Amino acid sequence: MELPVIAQEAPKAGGCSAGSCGSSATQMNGMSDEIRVRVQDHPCYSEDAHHYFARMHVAVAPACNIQCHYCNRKYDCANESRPGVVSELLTPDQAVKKTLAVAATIPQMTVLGIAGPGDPLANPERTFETFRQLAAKAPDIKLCVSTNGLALPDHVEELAKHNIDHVTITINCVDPDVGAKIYPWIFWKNKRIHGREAAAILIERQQQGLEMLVAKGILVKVNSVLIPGVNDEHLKEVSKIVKAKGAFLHNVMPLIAEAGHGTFYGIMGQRSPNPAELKNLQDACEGDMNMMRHCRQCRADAVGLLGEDRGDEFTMDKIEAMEIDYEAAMAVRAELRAKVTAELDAKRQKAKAAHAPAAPQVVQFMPHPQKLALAGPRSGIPGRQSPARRVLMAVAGKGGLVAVHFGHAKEFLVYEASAAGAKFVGHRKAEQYCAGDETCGDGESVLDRTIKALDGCEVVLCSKIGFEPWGNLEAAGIAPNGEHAMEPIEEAVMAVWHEMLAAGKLEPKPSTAKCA
Ligand code: CLF
Ligand code: SF4
Repeated sequence: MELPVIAQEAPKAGGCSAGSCGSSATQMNGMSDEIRVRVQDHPCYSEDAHHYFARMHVAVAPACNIQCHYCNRKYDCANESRPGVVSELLTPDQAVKKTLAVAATIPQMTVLGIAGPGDPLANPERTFETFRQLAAKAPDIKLCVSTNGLALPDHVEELAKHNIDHVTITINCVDPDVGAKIYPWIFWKNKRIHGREAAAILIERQQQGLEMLVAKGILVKVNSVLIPGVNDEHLKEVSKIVKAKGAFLHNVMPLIAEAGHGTFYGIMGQRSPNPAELKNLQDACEGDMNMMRHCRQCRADAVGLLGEDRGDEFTMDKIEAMEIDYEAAMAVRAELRAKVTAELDAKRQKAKAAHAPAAPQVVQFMPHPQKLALAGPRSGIPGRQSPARRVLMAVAGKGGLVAVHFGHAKEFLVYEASAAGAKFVGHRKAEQYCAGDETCGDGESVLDRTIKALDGCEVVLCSKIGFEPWGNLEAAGIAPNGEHAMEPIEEAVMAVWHEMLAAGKLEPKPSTAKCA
């Protein structure tokens, strides 16, 4: 699985064992056209793309060649999204059939990843047979793989041969003493090796694999699982090193550890990081490289947009009953891809214009230019003093718009608004508060949990919100806002920030955002 980041995208804290990347419109402006074309329809490598394009994983790789303290591949809960977890193990033939069925049904599915439930490269025959068939039968689908890296140097040539352009390596450490606390053993050259020696071999192979992939021009994302007290400070060094070696993106994901999952860390009571700790570390690493902040730590059989899982629609028994005309589907897919790519291009050009030296930065996502006037002397316009502080806002969004009813949100996207613009910084999971539009029934404890999940956010934007949650949010110091329904998220966030600025609510104050 995407080792805790990648291999099984399972306790690897994520399909990609952990998960990691995303370049926004602004970041993409700094890329060459060649790289931009390679990432603009990959939902993990481009933050913008993840609102429009979907990925799927096929669980063809059951075995693993190492053990991570955050992984237990036996655990399977259909409601749980985390790496390593699958409902149905597939043969390569079944995986190909499933991929064609999903691609024909969900035209925005652009990427097929193999991320577990074990390590794809510890199962090379099954993994490469799947890639071989798909490269021939579905040439419009990007192929992606996530690995713990132990076997990677042995397979770089074959990855390149199959035109696999995106590889994730889960790298949790570059120091064997740290690694010994994460990996109890590895299976290497027909022997089980334990402790520091095992970690040293794994680290050496990961670094070698990274260098080989970069030398081949393959885009490498590094996933790291943030384990408080074990590798938290150390991940800053990991980030510097992998960037220096040419990794494209770093995805720091939170450890998922619960006793019920049966993992070593879960049973031992190792805690997971809170949102503030995760954001602080991502911010600290960001100076060194592009950070992915929209990872959803997918299951190794996830299907759909990041954050949603449509796996239940594509079980093998349902697929067997489907009629698939892939030729016709390809035409629809090409049309959709062209349309979305044009939209993203326009968005990128807009961001570029907003960042041109002569243009005021605050205009970047501002829908209403007249609000600049309202903003007054602290508007953040270059040349003026701007003490206005940053504000975290949670958004119930879909497809890049403020489009979800507060009570129906399963997750909130968190943006940091400042004079520099709206920056996506993460997401918070939530439970649906309302069963329907009319009755919220026994929703109180769910509401309490949602409000707790929004810790540190000062505003929540949604398409609609009921009277009761409105009052509870206000009592918790979070301002509900339903006035920007169906507006593009960044524009809505900046409009609210400017309203706060004009109302004198953005004076600097010590230690503002609780979630960093
Ligand atoms: Fe899958 Fe990973 Fe490829 Fe994406 S996931 S193999 S790069 S197609 Fe993406 Fe999922 Fe995070 Fe992985 S959101 S866990 S980073
Ligand atoms: Fe992935 Fe193997 Fe680690 Fe599990 S033990 S997270 S399958 S690398």
